[in-house]
Parts: sequence; C-alpha cells; structure tokens
Amino acid sequence: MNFVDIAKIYVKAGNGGDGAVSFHREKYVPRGGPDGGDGGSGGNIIFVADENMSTLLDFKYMQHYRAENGENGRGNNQTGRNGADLIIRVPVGTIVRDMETCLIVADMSYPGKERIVLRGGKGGKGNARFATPTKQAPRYAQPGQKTRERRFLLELKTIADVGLVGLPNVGKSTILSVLTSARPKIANYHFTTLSPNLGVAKRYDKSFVLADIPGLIEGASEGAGLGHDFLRHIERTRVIVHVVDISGIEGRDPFDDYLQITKELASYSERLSYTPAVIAANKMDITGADENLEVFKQKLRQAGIDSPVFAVSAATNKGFEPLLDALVNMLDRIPKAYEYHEEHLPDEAPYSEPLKVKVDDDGVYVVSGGSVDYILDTTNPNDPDSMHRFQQLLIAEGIIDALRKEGVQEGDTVKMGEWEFDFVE
Ligand SMILES: Nc1nc2c(ncn2[C@@H]2O[C@H](COP(=O)(O)OP(=O)(O)OP(=O)(O)O)[C@@H](O)[C@H]2O)c(=O)[nH]1
Ligand SMILES: [Mg+2]
Repeated sequence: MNFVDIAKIYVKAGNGGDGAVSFHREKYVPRGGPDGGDGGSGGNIIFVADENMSTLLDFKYMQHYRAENGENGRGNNQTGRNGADLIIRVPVGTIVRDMETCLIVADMSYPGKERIVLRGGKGGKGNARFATPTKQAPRYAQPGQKTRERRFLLELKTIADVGLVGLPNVGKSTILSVLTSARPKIANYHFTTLSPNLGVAKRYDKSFVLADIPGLIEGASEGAGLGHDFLRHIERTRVIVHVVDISGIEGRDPFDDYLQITKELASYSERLSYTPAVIAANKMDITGADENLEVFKQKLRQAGIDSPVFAVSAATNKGFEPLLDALVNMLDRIPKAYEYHEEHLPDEAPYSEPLKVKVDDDGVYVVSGGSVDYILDTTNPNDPDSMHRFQQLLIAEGIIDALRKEGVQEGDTVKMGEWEFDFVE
C-alpha cells in the first residue's frame, strides 16, 4: 500500500553563525581596529503545499530535515553567509503539528501555499559592532542563536468540496469516474479503493472537487478495519454524498447501511453530523431497485431523516444531473473548507529563563537565567575592556540589584555559569 497519511519527522532550522573576534592587520599599521564580522543567519524551514503529491509516503523513508547553518563571521568585516532555507513539499491538505506543544503550526490547505514554520537562528554580532569610543578594541563577539530540533506530526486531511461516503462496493469509485476525469480502480470486491481519489466535477460553468473515500465499515470510528484511517479525509469535505447500493444485490438493507455510516461519522467527529449531506441511491439499473427505493424512502421518512435522495446508476450514467445541480447549489451557500487555526511556535529563545539568584549550601550566590548566558558568552575575561563592560552589564541587567535583594555582602562569592568571583561594591 503506497498511501500514507500520517508521518512523524524531525525538523531543525539552521543555527545562526557566530560573530567573529578579529582585528585589522596590515603591514606597518600597528593596533588595527576591530573588524570581526557578524555571523550569517540560519536557514528557515518552509513548507509548501504541492498539488502533485497525494501521500506522505516519502516521509516514512526520510525523517530528518535540517536547514543549513549560517556561516560564522570573519575578519575584515566579512559577514558570514546565510544558511539556505529548506523547503519541504507536502500534499495539499497536510496539517503540521508540533508534537511537543501540540500546536498546529501549518495547515497546507491550498495548492502553492507556503509557510515558514521554523525560523533560522540569528547571526551573532562581530566584535566590530561592540566598539565604542571608550572601548575601541572589544575582544568579544556574540555567538549565533542556536536552534532546537523539533518533532512534527504530519497528517493529511484531504480537502475536497464533496466526499463520496459509503460501505465497500456500493459504487463510489464508479460514480467518481462517471462525474470526473479521474480513473480510480473499480472492481467487484470490497476495499478496492485504498486511498482517497480526487477529481473535478463540472456542471455548466461551475466545478467542484469530488473525493472518493475508501469504503467504511461498522466500527470504523473505533479503529476497526481499514475504514478508520480514512475518516480523517471526510472531516474537511463541505458536503457528504452517502452512497448506498439500492439494488440490495449483496443482501444488505440500504437503510441499515445508511444508518451505520451516519453513526460511524458522528462518533468519529461531532462536526461530521452537521455536515450537509445528500443520498445517492446507486445501481438503479438492477432489477428490483425501484421497489427498494420506495421502501428506502419510506424508512427515511419514518425516521424523520430529510436528506434528499437521488436515484442514480453509475453503470449506465443515469440520474446525475439533478444530483450535480443540488451539489452546486449547496456549495454556493456553504463556507469554504474548514481550515485549522495556525499558531506560531514560541520564538527560539536561548536566553529565556527568568533571572534567579540562589544561595547554595556553601553560601555561594548562584546567578542564572535572564541575560546571564548572554553576558558570559560575550565576555572575554582576559580583556580589561570586556570585563569593564561585564561589570556595567551586571548593573544594567539588574543582576547586582537581585544579589543585594538576596542579602549579598562585600566579599561574598558569586557564581555565574562556570565563573566565580568576589562581590565588591
Ligand atoms: N449494476 C451496477 N453496478 C455498479 C454500479 N456502480 C458500480 N457498480 C459495480 O459495483 C462494483 C463496485 O464498484 P466500485 O465503484 O468499485 O465500489 P466502491 O464503493 O468504490 O467500493 P470500495 O472501493 O471497495 O469501497 C463494481 O463491480 C462496479 O462495476 C451501478 O450503478 N450499477
Ligand atoms: Mg472504490
């Protein structure tokens, strides 16, 4: 079976390149100024809805997707090259969900739709950017922003205007082939169709997308048999055509079949019970169908079901005009296919923990979170300028205040990351 409609993949946008620490060098020119360039930004992860794709099969074989990292900055004020974006093509109707947060980050609902789902890390600033009139030779630069790998769940929920739904062998695929130029496999055995087929049906100047959904069976909504896998493809159709085999040739009662299917749909998703529906009573060419149709209609009336019934024969291509007219009319009045609300993943924030001061058992004041990592990353302890900036940052970023609040005294030990130093007023 080549049809896959669910897949898990690993995705990572590119890291930002590091800013460079470098100084201008030229013969006979001593003490050149800082000329470390910025790092390039990492590549984005972009999803594109491709109408020529119909399955997520490729993602079973290839599960890791990484956009290129940004290049590090270089001396002579050379900015690192940006990492290339990575484009991931998926079938139209694919929903992309972040598995950690469960957020739907993209609904690839129409052909050609493009979504940047993960942004590459920003490049770090080179030391040239840290130069000021008072600090002319900064020996520090900013590291690039590192991105995290994420796990995405891809789920294909076919988008069609009208879905043909029914038990196996009732003639759904035959109807699709009569109404559209699609050529699905048709055969006189159950579960001939193993994946949704799409076609474009036309009526005068109107057209709509028709989907032939594989046959459902009882218990499908609880996961029994093949049927369950396909319920997700019905979720987004705007109108449902219940196809029943009115000939009763397989010894089944079309009314029972109809009830069974509506029950399965409703227990899969409540929304499906509100999807507008019509009934196509197929195989009218077979002897006895006329009488069965009357009985069927009567049972519907008794049950208070008012879905319109259209008597058709896919084998002889009869009775479809009124059905098409009804579908076109309904579609005119029904809003577009249901689209999921897309949410943004929280920004990659490498320095996002709140600032915290903790006194450990040895009386050491341990500072973490806030801009601590950023400050450490951009400080060069062997450079007096850099250390001066460090002290100013401790004040500007509220770290000194936070330490005082915890009761720090002159001479106490303060620890930040791997660094330890004495607190001096
Ligand atoms: N006599 C007659 N036979 C039909 C008609 N429509 C379909 N059939 C036959 O019924 C059988 C099943 O048709 P399909 O179109 O494959 O049925 P399906 O609903 O797609 O079946 P699954 O894919 O298994 O769910 C085939 O042998 C068709 O030729 C019809 O209007 N009249
Ligand atoms: Mg079929």
